[in-house]
Amino acid sequence: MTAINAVTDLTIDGDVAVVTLNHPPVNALSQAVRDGIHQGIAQALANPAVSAIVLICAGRTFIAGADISEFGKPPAGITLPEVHAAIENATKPVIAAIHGTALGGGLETALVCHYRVAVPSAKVGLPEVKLGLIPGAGGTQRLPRLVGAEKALDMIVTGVPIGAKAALEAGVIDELAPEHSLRGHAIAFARRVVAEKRPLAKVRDRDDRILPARGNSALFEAFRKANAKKYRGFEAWLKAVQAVENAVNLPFDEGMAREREMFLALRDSTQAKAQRHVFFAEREVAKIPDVPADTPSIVVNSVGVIGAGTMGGGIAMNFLNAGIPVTIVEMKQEALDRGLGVIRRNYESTARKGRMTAADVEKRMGLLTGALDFNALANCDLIIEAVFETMEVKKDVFGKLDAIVKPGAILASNTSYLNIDEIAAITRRPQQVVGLHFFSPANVMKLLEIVRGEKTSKPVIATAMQLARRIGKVGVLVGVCYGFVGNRMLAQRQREATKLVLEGAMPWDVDRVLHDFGLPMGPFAMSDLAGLDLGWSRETSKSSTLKEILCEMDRRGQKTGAGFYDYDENRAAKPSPVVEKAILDFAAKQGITRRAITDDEILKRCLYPMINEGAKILEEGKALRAGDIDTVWINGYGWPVYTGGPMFYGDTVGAANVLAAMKDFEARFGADFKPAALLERLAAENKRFADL
Ligand code: T1G
Repeated sequence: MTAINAVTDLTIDGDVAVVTLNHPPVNALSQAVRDGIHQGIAQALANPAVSAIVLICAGRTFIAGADISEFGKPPAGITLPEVHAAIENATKPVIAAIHGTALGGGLETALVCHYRVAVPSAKVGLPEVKLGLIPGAGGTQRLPRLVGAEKALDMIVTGVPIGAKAALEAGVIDELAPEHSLRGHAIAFARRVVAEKRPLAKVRDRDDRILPARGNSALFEAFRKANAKKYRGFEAWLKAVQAVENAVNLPFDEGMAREREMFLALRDSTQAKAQRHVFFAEREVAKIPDVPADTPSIVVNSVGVIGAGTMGGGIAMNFLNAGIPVTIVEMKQEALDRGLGVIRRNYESTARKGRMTAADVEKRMGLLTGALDFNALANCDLIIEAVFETMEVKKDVFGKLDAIVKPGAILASNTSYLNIDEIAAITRRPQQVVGLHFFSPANVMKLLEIVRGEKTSKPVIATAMQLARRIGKVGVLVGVCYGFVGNRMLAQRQREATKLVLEGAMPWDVDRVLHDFGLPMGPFAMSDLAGLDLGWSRETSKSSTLKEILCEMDRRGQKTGAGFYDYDENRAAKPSPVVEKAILDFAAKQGITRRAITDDEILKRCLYPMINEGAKILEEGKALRAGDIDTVWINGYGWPVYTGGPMFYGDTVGAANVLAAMKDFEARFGADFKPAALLERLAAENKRFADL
């Protein structure tokens, strides 16, 4: 074995050369990797004893793509297209041996090889759209030549990888190798290729799979139409469709040139920069400066959930899905039965959609135990309360739990706003108390705000962060303050949205502006969905707010067929003349002279105070990084990933521009718009939140 460079070695096994990459964690195509492949192939070709070449990776996976951390830096070393040309034009067969995830540039490298073998657990895909890109090293031109236009469109536009078996059926790989003998099998395959004198087949020369779609522009138009809503606001996917259409209709080299052009334009686009930021931010959140990765954690093999309502049931499902037994406690039998029934029905409806088998449903339900007594939680490793959102109820529950559960148990509150320190203080184990704030629907939304109390211990923090990953959530560590990070910033937007409607806009104007920005729905549509009567009671209602007035009119949201909007039998929302009148009357009663309000003012008054609040959250240390705040909003509220999150968006607008608008609003609308000191500082120093 000879070392080509620090990340590549070359072994000659009989008449087969094996080029092995070893660049943890995912063998990304860094400059050294590109250089190593290039030199390894050259040396193998120059060796007369070698009749075939295997390209394989050490570690957890075949090449998982270009090295994203190199983007935005000046190109250095040999380019990927040059490496690919050397492989594709090799005079000896090159076989890619795939395990783990061959993604992006990794799959593109396998596609320039003459043959591909993979173990059954391997996956292959082109996820570049998830980074705001399209494949930039031939993926859009070669994949259609193996799998056809429709399959290529699906793989490239969704960015979702396929398993090795499906890849074999689709024609991406030539043969499956036994799970634990990939290297040996690939070498034997290479020898067979030589012995059988198989041709040096280049994917680029095949057109049998693309001919059926040639000239069929209707196929691509239909695909664009069918996906326009799903990818609303994203740019890269349309370029990907165009690139596949080029593969079908243009000579290979011309298609490649167009692909490169589009890739380079996208790589420097704001959307791609935003999605790259999110890719790294969502991984950075797991890194807590004073809680190192080797902090001892607590074993969690059983979970108790208090409250079997919407939140409690959803929370329980997360753990059942991860195979962790759950004991769920309610106060009354009928509430418990109802809660257990909802969980079962949720699973059964998933099974009906074919995303789960009936056996899976029974397996999960078999892990669930209902109880009416806290004593049933005595041996749970973690107990999460999802009871009524008042401090006295929470304190009562924690006081009782503290006396019942075992010493090492973690006590967690699902509170959305309340002070974890105050709750912890009534227990004898404040170091075991933490906030686990799930977002509704708890079994769907990926965000989990992990609220660190003053006394929460490091093992408990480490355990919570690991648990988030184990149940498929993105765990973000936040500090104790009203509404933590997400809801604290949301309150800024809700306040402004309500004021805008009194001052001159209508709910549907505000919702349209924020929906066009890329949010899944605007604040008023969201209120109708959640119900306008959260915390409302007819006894105490005194027409003092728009929400009270609507609830008094029994317009309590979608559930009553009317809220801010009127809903038809399919729950399609329509602006309501009744609401319009109620708003005009209410504004008149408040002595407000309404005025025309521009979309630009609506957008800035809703979003900039959120960015400003994010700056305060960073100043107060209630979030570790701006990227953590972006991660909260993307995973908890559907903030459009192609703008990077509220803080990345603030950087895109520019701190000086956000500050100028905030100052203008402060002069016109008062202290709600007082700029955060950090925002002033960034503007003065021409810096970004990302630079912190
Ligand atoms: N470049 C650089 N670092 C990467 C990386 C990449 N492509 N992929 C992962 N990492 C780092 C990641 O930051 C983390 O670092 C560690 O590896 C483990 O990742 C020309 C231009 C491969 C499925 O989009 O989907 O090729 O936090 O925590 O959950 O057309 O990583 O440990 O310091 O996610 O086991 C296309 C992106 C690139 C694949 C593994 N490729 N990566 O998941 O581990 S663009 C991708 C993933 C491209 C070509 C174009 C996942 C994974 P740290 P992880 P995981």
